Amino acid sequence: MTERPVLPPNQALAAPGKWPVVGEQAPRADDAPWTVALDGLVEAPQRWSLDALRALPQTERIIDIHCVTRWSKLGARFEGVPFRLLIEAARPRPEARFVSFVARSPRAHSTSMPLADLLALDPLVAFRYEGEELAAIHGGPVRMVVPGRYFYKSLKWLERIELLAEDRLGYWEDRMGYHNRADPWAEERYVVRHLDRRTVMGLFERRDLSGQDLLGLLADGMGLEGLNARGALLRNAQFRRADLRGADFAGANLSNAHLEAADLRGANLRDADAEGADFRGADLRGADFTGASLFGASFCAEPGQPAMDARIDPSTRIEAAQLEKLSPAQQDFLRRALGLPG
Ligand SMILES: Nc1nc2c(c(=O)[nH]1)N[C@H]1C(S)=C(S)[C@@H](COP(=O)(O)O)O[C@H]1N2
Ligand SMILES: [Mo]
Repeated sequence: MTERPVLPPNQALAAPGKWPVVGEQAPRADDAPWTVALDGLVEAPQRWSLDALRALPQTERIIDIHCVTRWSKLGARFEGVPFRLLIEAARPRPEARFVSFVARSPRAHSTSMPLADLLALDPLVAFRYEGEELAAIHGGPVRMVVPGRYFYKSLKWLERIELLAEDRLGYWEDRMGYHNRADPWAEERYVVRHLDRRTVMGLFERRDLSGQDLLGLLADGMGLEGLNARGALLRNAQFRRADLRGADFAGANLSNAHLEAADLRGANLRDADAEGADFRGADLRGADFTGASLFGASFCAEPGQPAMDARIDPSTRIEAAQLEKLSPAQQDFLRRALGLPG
């Protein structure tokens, strides 16, 4: 049996007694009393004043902090209300699968996680750190502290907890290329594994991936309307449910990419290599596949699989000759959807 190392891969200890500040520096200036709401897909929506929240049963917990920028701080002592007690009070509906945390901050900063992961990790709605009230710069009067995830999943200045059926990516995850799972032990830092933070953030801020080698990119659910990915190497990329309206993938390598349920309306896929790519459930109206290579690509379920048809109509541009590379079920589906003779 091998013992787990103390630090996750490629992390280093912060200087003793030091706690770096990352992200926003202060909550939103607002005269209204601070409340924390828990709503969305729950039977009993809640809204606590800070006093009411503090009056709930509190516990102390020792938590290791791992920042995605590679510093860690072990054994930090927090006090607060277990997140699970708030969830129990609100009684989630069965369809509630994701939780969005929103901050009382200038940009209404947010982050999200699956509800099941949160319940398993047992985070704290924290008021105190090492026996003192949390400093405002570190999220006081109240922040999330989620163990077992990079620290960007721990929202400062908690104001709203919303339960959702589908994930709503947070600020860093949606716009800056941060990984949506954020497990430090699996080193899930950025959606592109082999690039550094500044490079990844720059690519996503400018929505310009053109010509980049982004093998295995993880962009499920991301808002990437108008993305420029001309000529990008996107083998095995994951774009499930992503907003890719008007995206430009001309000449890109999308082989074996996952684009299930993505919104690709008006996207340009001319001359792309889309062999083995999965477009099931994607919206492909107005998308242009002229010249793209589609060997083994899927647009609908194969016989025996649950239905998951792409949205295709005569505005989708696929040439009859391209269909020959597809399985019989795919060919039948596309001929019908495109209005081509059978
Ligand atoms: N409201 C809010 N919460 C936030 C952020 C932020 O910018 N705004 N940054 C996140 C990030 S990226 C990190 S690493 C931690 C940093 O917390 P700290 O400044 O207390 O170290 O807060 C997270 N929570
Ligand atoms: Mo961070």
